[in-house]
Amino acid sequence: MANNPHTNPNSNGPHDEKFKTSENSKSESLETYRSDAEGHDLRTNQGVRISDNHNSLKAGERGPTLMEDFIFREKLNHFDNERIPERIVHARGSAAHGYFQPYETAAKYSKAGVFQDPGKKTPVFVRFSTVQGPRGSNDTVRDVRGFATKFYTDEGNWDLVGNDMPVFFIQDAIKFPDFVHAVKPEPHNEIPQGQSAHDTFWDFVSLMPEATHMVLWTMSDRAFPRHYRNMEGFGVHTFRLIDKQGKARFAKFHWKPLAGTCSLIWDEAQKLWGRDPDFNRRQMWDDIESGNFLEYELGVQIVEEEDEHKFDFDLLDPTKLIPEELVPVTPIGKMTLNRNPDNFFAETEQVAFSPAHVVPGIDFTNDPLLQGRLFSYLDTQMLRLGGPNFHEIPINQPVCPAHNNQRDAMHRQTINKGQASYEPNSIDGGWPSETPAAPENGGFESYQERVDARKIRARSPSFGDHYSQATLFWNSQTDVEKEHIIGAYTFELSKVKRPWIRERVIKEILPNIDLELARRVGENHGIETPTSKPAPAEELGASTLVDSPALSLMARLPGNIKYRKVAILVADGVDADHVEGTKSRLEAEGAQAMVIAPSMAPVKAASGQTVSPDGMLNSEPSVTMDAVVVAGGAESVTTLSQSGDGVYYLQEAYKHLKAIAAIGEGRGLLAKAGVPMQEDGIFLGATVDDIFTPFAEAMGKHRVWSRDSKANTMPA
Ligand code: HDD
Repeated sequence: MANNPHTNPNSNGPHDEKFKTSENSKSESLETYRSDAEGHDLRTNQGVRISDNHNSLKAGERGPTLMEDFIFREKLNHFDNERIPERIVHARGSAAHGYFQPYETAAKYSKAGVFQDPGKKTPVFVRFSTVQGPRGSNDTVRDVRGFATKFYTDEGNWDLVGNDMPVFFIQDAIKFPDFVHAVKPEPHNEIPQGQSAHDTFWDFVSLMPEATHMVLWTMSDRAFPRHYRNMEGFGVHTFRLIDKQGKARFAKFHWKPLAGTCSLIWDEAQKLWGRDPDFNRRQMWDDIESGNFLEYELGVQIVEEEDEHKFDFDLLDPTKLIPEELVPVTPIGKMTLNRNPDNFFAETEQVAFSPAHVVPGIDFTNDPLLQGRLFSYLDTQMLRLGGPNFHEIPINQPVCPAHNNQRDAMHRQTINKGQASYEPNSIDGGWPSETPAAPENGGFESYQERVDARKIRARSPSFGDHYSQATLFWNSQTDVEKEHIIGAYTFELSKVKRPWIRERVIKEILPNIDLELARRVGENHGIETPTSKPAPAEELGASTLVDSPALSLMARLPGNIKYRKVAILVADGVDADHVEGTKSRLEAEGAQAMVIAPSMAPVKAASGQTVSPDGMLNSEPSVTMDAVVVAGGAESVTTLSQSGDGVYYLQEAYKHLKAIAAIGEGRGLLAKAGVPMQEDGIFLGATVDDIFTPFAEAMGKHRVWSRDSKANTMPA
């Protein structure tokens, strides 16, 4: 086109340089908007100094407030409008800044700039979330966790909007409103908050067999991660990666946490709702503040186009995963989250993710759930962020320039110069101009997939298998994990009031996953289950694998005690050497030691030294810790044994399968609490050295799994 300056030989106007950003580019771009009131006078939004911020303007000291009081009106008016609609799903979230860095070039898979250079750090902003609950709900509810990453690349923003589970509840986006209406608090009474344990959820999922696989994941301990740093992440859909030659490959994205995968235990998760509803967000915040950054490896499963149909499931079906045993996950880089936001609303609340935000080298597939998402995210921001200029909100701006002919609308910030807001134009030199198609130019060119089909409203028969991967997941769990899943179905269904819904789940859905799972849950509900799988063969499907060990949380346990939080229980008369010794050994291996006492008053050790508590028995309870050490000192142990909170601390830690160590007289508290002394995961010794190594080893396995069958004997 003659007046495209890119192609017009007579044009010598400026072209976009190829952008070179750094790890700090996003933070630098936000700097323009940061506001620090230090040293400033209090003023109105119009800049007028305020001399009295305590009294409104009145007709007489006891008289009515005057309309004229513009200072009062402005303040109230702004306050009255502070809230925006919360996200329809994923309303409760918490976010952090960081960067992504490739291990080596992944150019052989994708031309995306973000993957090319191992020396290059791309800024990211990651928001973790629960799905069902409102903004003020609890962190540790049984739910899916969102794991949304915005990469601020040189070529524009790429959003990987994933979850901590690799599959989804439905296959077609047209069912999303139904699913969300069913899982959300019920419409008549807005109960329950943050929970799936209610009639409408179980009614819907038991009528939609395609939901079975994902529901099974949510009934596993994955549904309440110990820490965001211990959570896997998945892009869920099959995407396309495009290389420089224009060759496409199918790809699934994975985040693997470098700190290993760990979850809470259901009883612990529930107790945390009251003890610390902000458990996950607080830990991420505190860890980042103290320099204990969160790290994840980005991996891809690559499938060549010619292998599209070689699996026993359809790659376009979002209720299916690709077992890692069939296609290994290739690590391509590492993400580090190392900076907390300055302002929750401006950043975490106003960030707008969308799976449609892709860059050259990353493309979509025809997964019908993904296709629907490509519309929905942009659409929802119109209401939530008040119109089509939400991309101008600082957290959403790319770090490269963004010029086009879109104009005006609510809250427009950009002051577009020039007269021509159309293309082509000859008035403003033809700018901004299209980038001529060719991979080296960097314009986005959609992958030219051939589509030759009838327009049809139908589900592909290749999406008809609803159970085989649920069975695969079940088979891949350890015995302890299976027990927890049985417990989860039993618990959830106990909250379902309508007997026919409970029966449908137990008799018509669960047996198709596994007859024993159905029998055990049925037994707990007094419902007899079938002896053979009731679903037709095409719905049962058939997996080529019997199990996939990578699907168990146990496959990636931490193996060390880094970031583990350990309580050292003390009271007056404690042996200070036990406290100091334990603390220094824990900290040397990257764990966090917390001295926990009956009150916050300094503790007088037997030696006369003073020990400062980090928290109290009832303010930093055992549910917030990974392990417990009872320090010796006869007087200290007597005081703790006479405290209900002290005894309960150990009982609860035992119930939640935590490693427990007692030094010297510390064993007295175990005796009082009824904690068995001769058991795996209980460590007794005269000195710190006696207990430390096996205690740390047990912590590296996250829990004392062998205790699981006895946990319920403890009345905590
Ligand atoms: Fe979604 C938010 C993840 C299916 C429609 N979704 C949202 C967020 C995450 C996901 C992590 C929160 C982003 C943030 O922190 O702001 N959603 C997923 C995944 C899905 C999925 C992994 C399946 C693979 N979502 C899905 C479908 C639809 C939506 C099928 C609609 C057709 N999702 C939305 C939404 C939200 C959203 C309504 C609410 C707030 C927002 O987008 O910005 O548009």
